[in-house]
Amino acid sequence: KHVLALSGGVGGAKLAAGLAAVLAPEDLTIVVNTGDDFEHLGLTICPDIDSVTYALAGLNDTQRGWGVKDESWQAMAMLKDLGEADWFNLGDRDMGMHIARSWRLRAGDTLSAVTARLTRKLGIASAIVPMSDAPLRTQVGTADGWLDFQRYFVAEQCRPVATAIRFDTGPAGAAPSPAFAQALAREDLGAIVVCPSNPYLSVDPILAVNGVRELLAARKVPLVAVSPLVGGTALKGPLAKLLSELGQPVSNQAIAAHYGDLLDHLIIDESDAADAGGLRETGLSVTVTGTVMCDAGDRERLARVALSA
Ligand code: FO1
Ligand code: CA
Repeated sequence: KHVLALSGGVGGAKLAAGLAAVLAPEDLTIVVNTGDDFEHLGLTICPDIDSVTYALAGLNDTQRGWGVKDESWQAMAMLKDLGEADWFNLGDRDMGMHIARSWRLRAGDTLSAVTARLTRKLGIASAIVPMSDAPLRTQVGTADGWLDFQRYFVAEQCRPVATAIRFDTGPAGAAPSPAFAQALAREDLGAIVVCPSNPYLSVDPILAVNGVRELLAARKVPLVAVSPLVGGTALKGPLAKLLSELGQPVSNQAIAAHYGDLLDHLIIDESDAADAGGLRETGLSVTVTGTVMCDAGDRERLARVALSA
């Protein structure tokens, strides 16, 4: 049975790594959000692809949550001396990744092809695939207009009040990447696992790819989501603030309601066990598990919980 994991952000990358640790490479396709991607200093930056890639390669900086561990910042220092933009921190090894990806994209390779090459070169056997090879850019609506994702998330540190979120694509929208479309069509697809990512900022872009929401709804394959909330709030990132600003309670009820009929099973943290009753009344099956924080040791346990759901 094949597993399709949808991942975005730092939290998603941890469970993606857990799934990769417990599943044979041929039994897993990790589809990654590319709505955070942007062009910066002539480089194409794909943060969520890199978070999953570095996590599976054991290169990720677990303290920062993004980028490469034991990083140096010499190129960044030179860029600063040269008066270049310094709001987005690029470590030296990370810079290597962006250079290796950017020139190949400019040479006409697809993001799928480049990602397959880069992950293979880092010794990763599991399939890490972009949700689409076409641009789909997340933008956050604020009082000062639409902010591109990295401007909102990094430059503004998620301070602006968010009133809406939209996904900017070309006129034809964004088609699923070949490997994403193939995984969705597999006869032996056994489960779809939504990693503990921000539903609005990291999962919705994947669902906004042409035909994906319809395909997921049409499949009779269980869709299991791991809640990104622990103890009624988010561990990292703007989810709690975003939920409030979008008029939603910061609760597993809001997470379940957001996924609606797509969701067959929700995995929640033991600290939110009180939510289970209400959720089950809505017809949702719920697993209450030990922490969904899925730090290094936990992520394989959580992966097994998600697969047993
Ligand atoms: N996040 C920050 O808060 N500050 C940064 O300077 C920063 C740099 C950065 C560089 C490469 C990369 O892959 C990610 C980076 N991030 C940074 C995190 C990034 O904005 C987020 O990981 C995702 O976009 C949100 O999931
Ligand atoms: Ca279903």
